[in-house]
This record gives sequence, C-alpha cells and structure tokens, in this order.
Amino acid sequence: MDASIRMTLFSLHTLLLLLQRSHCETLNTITQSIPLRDGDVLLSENKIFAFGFFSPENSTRRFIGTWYNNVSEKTVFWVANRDRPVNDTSGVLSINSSGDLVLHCCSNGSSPLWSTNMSTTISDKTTAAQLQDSGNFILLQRLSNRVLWQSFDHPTDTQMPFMKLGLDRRTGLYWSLNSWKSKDDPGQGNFTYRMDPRGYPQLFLYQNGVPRWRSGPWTGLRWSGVPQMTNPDILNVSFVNDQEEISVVHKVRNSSIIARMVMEPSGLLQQFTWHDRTGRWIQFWAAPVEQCDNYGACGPYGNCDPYNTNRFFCTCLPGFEPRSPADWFLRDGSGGCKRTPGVSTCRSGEGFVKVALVKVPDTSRAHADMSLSLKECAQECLKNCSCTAYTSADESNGGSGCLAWYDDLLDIRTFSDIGQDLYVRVDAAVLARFTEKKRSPRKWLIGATVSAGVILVLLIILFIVKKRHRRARPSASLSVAHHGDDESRSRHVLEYDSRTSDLPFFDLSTIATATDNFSFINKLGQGGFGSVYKGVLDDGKEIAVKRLSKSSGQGIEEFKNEVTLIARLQHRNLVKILGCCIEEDEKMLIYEYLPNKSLDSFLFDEQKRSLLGWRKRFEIAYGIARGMLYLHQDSRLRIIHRDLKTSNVLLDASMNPKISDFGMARICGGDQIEGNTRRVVGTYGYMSPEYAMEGLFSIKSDVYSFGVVLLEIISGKRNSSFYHENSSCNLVGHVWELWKEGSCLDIVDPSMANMYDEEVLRCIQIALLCVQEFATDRPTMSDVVFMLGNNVRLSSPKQPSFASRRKPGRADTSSSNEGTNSVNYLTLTVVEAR
Ligand SMILES: *[C@@H]1O[C@H](CO)[C@@H](O)[C@H](O)[C@H]1NC(C)=O
Ligand SMILES: *[C@@H]1O[C@H](CO)[C@@H](O)[C@H](O)[C@H]1NC(C)=O
Ligand SMILES: *[C@@H]1O[C@H](CO)[C@@H](O)[C@H](O)[C@H]1NC(C)=O
Ligand SMILES: *[C@@H]1O[C@H](CO)[C@@H](O)[C@H](O)[C@H]1NC(C)=O
Ligand SMILES: *[C@@H]1O[C@H](CO)[C@@H](O)[C@H](O)[C@H]1NC(C)=O
Ligand SMILES: *[C@@H]1O[C@H](CO)[C@@H](O)[C@H](O)[C@H]1NC(C)=O
Ligand SMILES: *[C@@H]1O[C@H](CO)[C@@H](O)[C@H](O)[C@H]1NC(C)=O
Ligand SMILES: *[C@@H]1O[C@H](CO)[C@@H](O)[C@H](O)[C@H]1NC(C)=O
Ligand SMILES: *[C@@H]1O[C@H](CO)[C@@H](O)[C@H](O)[C@H]1NC(C)=O
Ligand SMILES: CC(=O)N[C@H]1CO[C@H](CO)[C@@H](O)[C@@H]1O
Repeated sequence: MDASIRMTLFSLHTLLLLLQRSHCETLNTITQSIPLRDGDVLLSENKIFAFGFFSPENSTRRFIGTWYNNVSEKTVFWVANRDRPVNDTSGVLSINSSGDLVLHCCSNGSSPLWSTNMSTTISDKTTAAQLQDSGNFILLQRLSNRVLWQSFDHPTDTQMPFMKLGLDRRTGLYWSLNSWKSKDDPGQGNFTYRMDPRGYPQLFLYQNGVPRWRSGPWTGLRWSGVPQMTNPDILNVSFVNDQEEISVVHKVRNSSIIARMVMEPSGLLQQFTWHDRTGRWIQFWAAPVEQCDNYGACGPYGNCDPYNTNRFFCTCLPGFEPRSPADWFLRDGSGGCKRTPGVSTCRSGEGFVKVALVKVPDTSRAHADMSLSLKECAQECLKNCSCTAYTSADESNGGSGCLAWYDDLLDIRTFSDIGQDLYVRVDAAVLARFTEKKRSPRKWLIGATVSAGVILVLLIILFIVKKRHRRARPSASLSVAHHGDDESRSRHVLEYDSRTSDLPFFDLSTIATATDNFSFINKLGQGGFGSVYKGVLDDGKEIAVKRLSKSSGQGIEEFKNEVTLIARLQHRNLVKILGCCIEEDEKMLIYEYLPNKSLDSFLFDEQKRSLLGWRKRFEIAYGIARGMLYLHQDSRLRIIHRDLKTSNVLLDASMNPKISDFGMARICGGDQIEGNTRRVVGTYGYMSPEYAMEGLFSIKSDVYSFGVVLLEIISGKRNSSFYHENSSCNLVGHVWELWKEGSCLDIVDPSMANMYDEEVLRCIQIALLCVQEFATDRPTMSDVVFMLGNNVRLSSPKQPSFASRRKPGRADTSSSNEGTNSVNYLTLTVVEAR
C-alpha cells in the first residue's frame, strides 16, 4: 500500500514537473541537455528579442522563429522551418550528439523537420545555441565561442539592422529576402529581393524569378534608384564589394531606433520603424510604388518620367524615337525606342548628351573601371562604337570611376530632385542640335556688343530666366557633356526639357467622329461652361469631351497655355485631361471617361444609394478632401475650384472619387479670376455666404462647398432641395438644429441601415466646421484632411450660414455683414504660379 501510494505521489510529482517544464520555461541557452520545447522561450541577453515556437495569426501550425520581445505587436522576423511546420505542440528543438540543431516532432525518431546541417564541419561536438541582442540566432562552439552557424546567414523576409544582404563570394551563399506566402503562412513566397552580382552589382526584386524592380547600382552614397532610402536620420547604409563578398548593411543611427526592412507577401518591399508611443510600425520607405518603378516600364532606350506633362510617362532618350509609334500613342511604352534610322554613331562626329537626375540603366552587363576619371571614361566610350552610354561609378567624392554600357539601355527613370547624370551617345546631328540650342543666345550676345550696358542687362535677364526655368522644373534637364579636352568638340551645357512636349491636340474631325457629330444621344450633361459628350476614339478608348460655350472671350494662345498648365495637375482624385481641341471657334477639353458617372447619381438615387456603405462614403469624402487639398496647396498652381458639388465628383470603376471641372475658372478667361467677380459662377446651395452675396471668394469658399458635399454624403439628401417642416431652411440649417439638440445622428442616411460607427459623428462635426458663417473660422483643406484621417479632438462648430435660403423673418441679420470686416483672409490671387 505505502509503496504504491508513494509511487503514485512520485508519478504525480514528476507529472507536475513535466507540466511546468512544458509550460513556460524561459531559457538563455540551448544545449545538448537543455532542448527547447513548444512553449519555451529563449530570450536575448537584454530581453530585446525572443525565440521559440509560434503560430501565425489565423493558423494553428507551429513554426520556430525569432520575434521582437519589446514590441507590442508580435512581429516575427526569422523563421526556421518555414515550409515544414509542426501540426501540433509536440515539436522539440534540440542539439543532437553531432552538435547540430535539429527540429523533431511527433515524438518519433524520423528525419528532422529542420536542422543546421553542420555536423560534417563540426570537430568539437559540444555546441550551444543562443539569441544575440541583434536578433541573430547562433550556434557556437562552447569552448572557443566560435560561431558555427547563424540565422543572419539565412534570412527569411526581413533585413534587420547589422544583417548583411548580398553574396558571399567564397561560399556562393546569397543573403537574400524571400516573402512569406501570405500573412498566415511563412512558407516561401513568390517575391525575392536578391543581389545580382553580374556586371556592376545591384539588388533586384523578383517575382517568380522575373525582375520587377531594381535598386540600381551603388553610387558610393546610396542606390542609384533609391534617392530616399538612405534616410540619414534613421539608417547608415554601408556597401562592400571585394574579393570576398558583395554586401549591404543597414545600421541604425541611434540604438533606441527599432527598424526593419521586409519583403511583404504582396510584393512590396518596405522599411519600418517602431513607434512606441502609438504602438505601431511606421513605414518610411517602400518600393515599387509608382509606374516608373516597374522594371523596364519604357523598354530599351526609353526614359520613364513620372513628371512628364504630356501625361504619358515614357519618353525616348535623345536621338531615339518610339519603336512602335502606335503602341506609344496608346500609352504602352514597353516596346521602347530605337535610334533614328539612317544615322551613324560610329566615327562620324558623334558625342554625348547628358540626361540628368536619373536612375541609371540596368548594369548587369555594364563595365566598371574605378581607375578612370569621368573625362577618360568619355574618351574610352567614344573609342568603342558599341559603347552606348557612360556615367561616373562613384559619386561619393564628386564623381569618379567609369561605368559604361555596351548594349541596350534598359530601365531608366527620372527623379524630381536627386539622381545621376547619364551621358548618352548621340549622332552628330543630334549633338549639333543640342549644341546649337545653347550657342544661339551666345552669338546673339556677341552681336550686341554695341553697348556694354546692353550686355549687362541681357545677361541679368538671361540669368533670371534661366534661374526661373531651372526652378520651375529641375528634373528634366539634359545637357551635353563638357569635356574641355578637345576644343573643336567642346560641348556646352544645354537645356532640354522633355516635359515641354505639349498636351496632345485632337482634330475637330476626330472628336466629331468620336461623338457622332455631338449627337444628343452621346450627351452626358450640361454645365455652366458648356456641354459634355461621351465619345469613342478609333482605337476603342472612351473619352469625355467638354465642349466649351463659345463666348468665353479668351485668346487661343492664352487658352492653350491655361489648358497646358491645368493638364499638369495630376492627382488620383482629379479627373485626367487627355488633351484638347481648338479649331475655328470651337474649344474642347478631352478627359478620361469614367463609367460610374457622378457622385450625385448614386447619392440621390433611391436604388443606387444603398450601394454606398459608410466605409465607402467615408473613403469618397476623404478622396475629395485630398483632391481639394492638392488643388489648394500641393499643386504647382494654386487653384480655387469655385464649383465643388456632388455632380462635379466623378467615380471611377472602383468608386474612387475624381474631382472634375477644376481649373475651369482659369481656363474660361480672366474676368472671373479677380477676387471680386463680375459674374458669380458656382452653384446655389454650395456657395459660401461671402461668395454668394458679395462675390468674394477664397480657398475657404471651397471649404464651405466641401462641408456641404460632406453633409450630403452623410445624409443622402440634397442641400438645395431639402425640405423639413421643422427646419430653419436647408440641409445645413437642419443639421445645425439637430447638432444643438444633440441628435444629429438623425440625419444619417437610413439606407446605410445603421451600419456605421461613431466616425459619422466626427464627420458631421467636421462638416459643420467647414460651413461656419465666417471664413476665418473655417478650417483649411489640410486641416480637414488631417481631421478626417486622425482621431484628434475637434473644436465646436459655430453657427453656420444658411444664406442661400434664408427666410427673411428668421435670419439673424446681425452677423451677415461682418464678413466684410475681415477681408484679410481672402486670397484675392486665386491662381498663382508656384
Ligand atoms: C502536417 O499535416 C499535413 C497535412 O495534413 C501533412 O502533410 C504533414 O505531413 C504534417 N506534418 C507533420 C510534421 O506531421
Ligand atoms: C513518425 O513520423 C511519421 C512522419 O512524420 C509519421 O507518418 C508516423 O506516423 C510517426 N510515427 C509515430 C509512431 O508517431
Ligand atoms: C539540411 O539538409 C537537408 C537535406 O539536404 C535540406 O533539406 C535542408 O534544407 C537543410 N537545412 C538547412 C537549414 O539548410
Ligand atoms: C544530427 O543532425 C544532423 C543533421 O540532420 C545529421 O546529419 C546527423 O547525422 C545527426 N547526428 C546524429 C548522431 O544523429
Ligand atoms: C505564386 O505564383 C504562382 C504562379 O504565378 C501562383 O500560382 C501562386 O498563386 C502565387 N502564390 C501566391 C502566394 O501568391
Ligand atoms: C484572420 O482572420 C480574420 C477573420 O477572417 C481576418 O479579418 C484577418 O485579416 C485574418 N488575418 C490574417 C493575418 O490573415
Ligand atoms: C556610417 O557607417 C560607416 C561605416 O561603419 C562609418 O564609417 C560612418 O562614420 C558612419 N556615418 C555616420 C554618420 O554614422
Ligand atoms: C537616441 O535617441 C534618444 C531618444 O530619442 C535620445 O534621447 C538620444 O539623445 C539619442 N542619442 C543619440 C546619440 O542621438
Ligand atoms: C568594345 O567593347 C566591347 C564590350 O566590352 C568589346 O567586346 C569589344 O571588343 C570592344 N571593341 C573594341 C574595338 O575595343
Ligand atoms: C512593448 C514593450 O515591452 N516596451 C518596453 C520596451 O522596453 C522599454 C525599456 O527598455 C520599456 O519602457 C517599454 O515599455
């Protein structure tokens, strides 16, 4: 009896011990005698990182990996058995008798799910595994502390600070990133970020082995294609390319910064820092993000220029023309460019033209020679007729070394402010054209030697003009290389602006055909500035044609200038202008056609309104706000819309809002542009009181209109046609009454069927702030965007104006004239060139 009781107690005791052991053991070393079981956690010395078994969100499968111990959002940055998970909690990571780390499961001795495979190289079999404070999980020799294996040599999807990315030339091992399959499956995904050692090394982002994006070569300071990446406040990036390895290492500037770079399952490469106060990862860089980031977007000899005003981002390098003009016209640049036929660039007076501010072409077949200067580089390149371009290989000390291309130039793009100079080989005629452009003003100057004073004046003017020109568009200048060695070949700095290439002009006959001769069947609508027609071009592309009323009284040149300026405004929440047509007394603007028509056609339609849930409505409002902010603040021109309303907000196929009719005031002539207009344009119900009553307008009048639009989006009711027996007048007035009573949720569109949250309340309050009587009280669009996007405390709105429908008896007239005392808020210059 006694013995059996003792036996039972003993078993219970061991069971308890085992249970404790299997529950939560915190280790700092794994040795032959101390394995790591599921549930145990191995911590780094300062408890910054943790290692152990985990399951991704929405998954029950178990993986071993490392994560941040000191970051509230569980963030795994390395996984060992990414393709061979354990299905239950039976996994054990141990060190076997040959000194290798092995992961076993299911309590049987079958082959391990994962192991370090070092046994053949391990002489002393007493090894141990630890997690370092850098996040590196290492296997080391216990006696000598020699590192035998480290997780930093086998990255998963994350580059941690102090971890190498590149190629170990001695072992042929790549330090590369590979995305997870998805957020809940760390298995090998389709996206890889890896060093390409060929030619002059660069990093490539591949999707299933196909290049998607390229970092460009190391310029000595940064990657040629990543002007922003070496964020000087966060990372210090160093690059090594020698006999032993090619590698890049990110070091954090300040040890209190927590940063990482991750190859996301979606194919986006992102860099984050951890923001402890808000408890979030903040992205500070990502690629690829724009069209010009796509590898070879404009084909061989094409230059991808996202700032191009003619709206097609592809241009050809100087001396080249589109290989297929038809595809080019259809906005497909992938075919690239070819050299103008019939010219020779071999020993017939050729030279180089400088293309500035670019990401240099793919260097996987380029030759680098660090011993040459840039001048010698030009001479070498000129000697060999297959040399197509050159640049300096190292920019860290003002430009030295020679990087030259001997075949197609692929994947070039322009940046707005930081980039490299690429010298492209051109034939004698093109060279002369670029040289001529520069020389002519010079000859002209010499001709004017009559008076030194005249020259001085001219020089000053020239200087100012050039300076302004530079300032206006710093990114698109091309110039001829200046070598100075050979006087007869001396080349001068030239300006070439790829963006002055004009907005496409359409023939009247093309437009007439496209719209069936402006058939009323194709008429989409009629507005203050003219009628809008739908059209289909010969290639099948759908367009919207705005035919301006003939009485705009503006000269053709002025009109062209205005349209070209307006067409430069590019934002995802603005309708795109594709071109214009000016013939006889016809003036037309050609826009992209948006199939979902305008916001009012959804909002005020009994059936369609239910398609707009609260989330969608919020996104639409937010998009409109961002588009307006761009017009007011971020574009090169400052534009006051003056007629923002739901029928001027179009919806694309994915229901993204696009503001239309922006810049109309500008396009349609000068007399309405002064602060005090002769003719009030705009739409009753959306007009701010100062504009409706006194013709005074400012960016704050647009804010007023935005407020009205926001209330209409929330309520599904038109401001102008609103009728309610108890209300003071219109929608704005009604919402104000409800606000005062604290019951403004009553106004929310019932078709949203209560599927909304308290954000609606915030939006009502923001709308009321926008429609306040006095323009000075109203927020700016940038305040509005901020308030919509952040959960900040909002101030209390003051009395709005219901001027448009004010009933004589009820209006409180005391305040309606005070607006004129505070005219200083008015931006009388509606449009100002930046
Ligand atoms: C886990 O389950 C999957 C699917 O049932 C199976 O293919 C795999 O072999 C299992 N893994 C282990 C380690 O038992
Ligand atoms: C041992 O593992 C294999 C594969 O992982 C599995 O099929 C087998 O059932 C396991 N045997 C035992 C006794 O658990
Ligand atoms: C170890 O070797 C096995 C078999 O060759 C292989 O499947 C496995 O991926 C290797 N493990 C590591 C971590 O390299
Ligand atoms: C330890 O694991 C390694 C890797 O799986 C293997 O090659 C070696 O044979 C194992 N040693 C023993 C004694 O099982
Ligand atoms: C990876 O690419 C293959 C082939 O294109 C595709 O079938 C698969 O769905 C992709 N996997 C993921 C996780 O996207
Ligand atoms: C997990 O599942 C929930 C509900 O289906 C989903 O909302 C969430 O996005 C999933 N998380 C991941 C990482 O897939
Ligand atoms: C960046 O790192 C390099 C290499 O470690 C070092 O020489 C340099 O001083 C660092 N620069 C700064 C600003 O920390
Ligand atoms: C590092 O950051 C901390 C917190 O932001 C700051 O207090 C400290 O001065 C910084 N150290 C250096 C060397 O910049
Ligand atoms: C020109 O350069 C190419 C590529 O480096 C080389 O193969 C060729 O021999 C060179 N030609 C001459 C004439 O040097
Ligand atoms: C999320 C978390 O645990 N944060 C802690 C990280 O470490 C610092 C001090 O080292 C703590 O103050 C944080 O609370």
